[in-house]
Amino acid sequence: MVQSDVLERLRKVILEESSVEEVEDVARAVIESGVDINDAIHAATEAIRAVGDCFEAGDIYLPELMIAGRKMERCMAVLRPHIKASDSGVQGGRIVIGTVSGDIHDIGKNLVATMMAVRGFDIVDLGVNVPPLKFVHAAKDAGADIIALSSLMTTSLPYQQEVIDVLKELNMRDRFYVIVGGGPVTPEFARSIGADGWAENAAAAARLCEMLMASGIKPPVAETVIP
Ligand code: B12
Repeated sequence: MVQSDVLERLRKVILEESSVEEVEDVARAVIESGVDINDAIHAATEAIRAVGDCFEAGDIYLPELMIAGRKMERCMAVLRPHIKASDSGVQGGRIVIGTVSGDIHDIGKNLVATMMAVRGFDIVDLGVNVPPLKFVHAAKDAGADIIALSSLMTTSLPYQQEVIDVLKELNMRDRFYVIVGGGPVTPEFARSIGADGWAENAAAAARLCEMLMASGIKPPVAETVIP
């Protein structure tokens, strides 16, 4: 099968009615076809976002959103191990990552963590629904360089701000870079809360961490870095 066909099939099985097993089969076929892994992830991401748009428009309901979410999780479980380290210089550093309080979305966060790991960073993944203080304690205990906050909902966005506030209250803001991302997180929002960096996707997030680590600037940086 030609590569564009296999990507189209991947989009279809995530968007349309299909079983989790079918999605896994197509994801494996994508890998076997030799398609660039980033193109495959991009196609799957476009499809699941389209599902989100249908949900928002009221064209589908929660059970369908949940099935699509499960299919996307399994698709990513097949694709993620094939993400390769790029040939850029490995900077290294330790990153504490998680999805903030009130939010259980982790597909994007897991992709970001994987991309950071293949680029040579040590990752401490705190999972989902992580309270602000837990990020701070974990970063301190792990001797982290960077705290990475994921948020997929407008209602969980304020918790990104809260992590920065807690760091300031504990006089620890100069110990960690704080980077933010996720669907509703814009560069403007990142700037407004004084985050050190924002990135649009997993590859850019890993590049952002490399830029911060190489900058030699102590956190907080004067201007939010956007790769
Ligand atoms: C799949 C999905 C689910 C799945 C999640 C499965 C899982 N394991 O994550 C399930 C079904 C469980 C789910 C549940 C809910 N969901 Co939902 N979900 C989605 C959906 C369709 C896709 C999200 C996704 O996986 N995208 C694909 C990944 C690859 O992209 P991504 O997450 O954006 O991540 C990329 C970038 O953003 C970036 N990034 C991500 N994190 C970070 C972090 C850093 C530091 C950086 C630098 C970059 C970065 O890099 C990633 C990789 O490229 C979105 C729609 C959308 N447009 O996002 C709705 C969406 C997020 N959900 C929504 C809602 C409302 C809900 C529910 C409340 C539904 C309900 N009534 O119960 C619950 C939430 C419960 C809770 N408390 O969290 C709304 C949120 C609206 C809002 N308020 O903002 C959305 C936007 C749908 C919509 N349009 O209405 N959901």
